[in-house]
Amino acid sequence: MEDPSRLTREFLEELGTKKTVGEIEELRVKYLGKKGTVTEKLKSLARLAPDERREAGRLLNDFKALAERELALKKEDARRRELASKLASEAIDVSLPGIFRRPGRLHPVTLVMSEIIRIFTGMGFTVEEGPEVELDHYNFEALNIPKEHPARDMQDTFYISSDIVLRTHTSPVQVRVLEKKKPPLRFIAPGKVYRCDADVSHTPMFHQIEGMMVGENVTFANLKAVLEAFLHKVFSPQVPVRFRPSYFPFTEPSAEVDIGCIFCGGAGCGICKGTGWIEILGSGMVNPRVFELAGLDPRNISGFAFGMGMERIAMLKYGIDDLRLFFENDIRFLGQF
Ligand code: 2NM
Repeated sequence: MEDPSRLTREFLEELGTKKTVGEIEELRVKYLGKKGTVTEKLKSLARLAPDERREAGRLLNDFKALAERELALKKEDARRRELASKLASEAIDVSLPGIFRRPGRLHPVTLVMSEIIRIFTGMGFTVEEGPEVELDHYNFEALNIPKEHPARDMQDTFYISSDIVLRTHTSPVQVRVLEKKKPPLRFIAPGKVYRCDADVSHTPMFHQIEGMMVGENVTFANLKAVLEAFLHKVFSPQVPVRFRPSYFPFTEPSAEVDIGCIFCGGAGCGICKGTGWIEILGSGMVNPRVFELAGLDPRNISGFAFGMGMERIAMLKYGIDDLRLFFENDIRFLGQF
């Protein structure tokens, strides 16, 4: 049996050169592993005389205890150093200023649309939707708009084919609902509509909300009450509201609804063209012919309907003087709402 203090010296010398947890572990395996130095030496003890064997065994066990202790201490030390350097290299400077990302805003038309939907749902109306690519039947025929009507003109309507159009209003949604659901009904139909028209005050796509209330005893008084309440909520509870006789093929009688000019207070200005009134909506009692075409008997029910353009209302509410601003997506404009 060689000098055990030499074994200790050699081991400690070698341990001194090891730096990483991995290297230290390799050294542990080399000395204390299943096929390591200590195991080999323990096996060779068999060749010794009994009292030599006892002494050598004791010395080897002392070495083993020392090696385990030294390895564990050094390994723990290396582990701490490695963790500290990993933490240092992955450190984040939380005092650095962040990257500013400008938050998005809702489009003014979206804002007005949401507000109007909120007002009507608050009065018990539901929201209905329908296709933007629509049958001629629902867009015109079922609304009592005859073949020779100017609204059907090639100049106003985008035709997909002879019987399919881009809807020119959201009224076809109303007809679809009348066919599908049983009165009493109260609903609005918001959405995009299309007209073949483009100049300073017309865009080929714009947004409308139309609404309808149908039941056994719905009268013009109900129309007045609902629309007046609505206008007092969108504009101001003080604004004057005026109903003016008009004509639409799908309503009879029909009325256009004005509010007192919110810019001049009714005195007359450029915006109300000196009249003191601003037109906001079209409305009327649903034409019995429309009920018939939807398969309902106009002797049992009546109803009112109305429609308005969102861009126009957004312009009045926010004092926007150019329709085209809604469609240019200029951040300097959109950021103001
Ligand atoms: C308006 C004006 C007046 C309207 C009529 C109907 C229906 F389906 F009952 F025939 N829907 N929408 C209507 C009535 C729309 O927009 C200016």
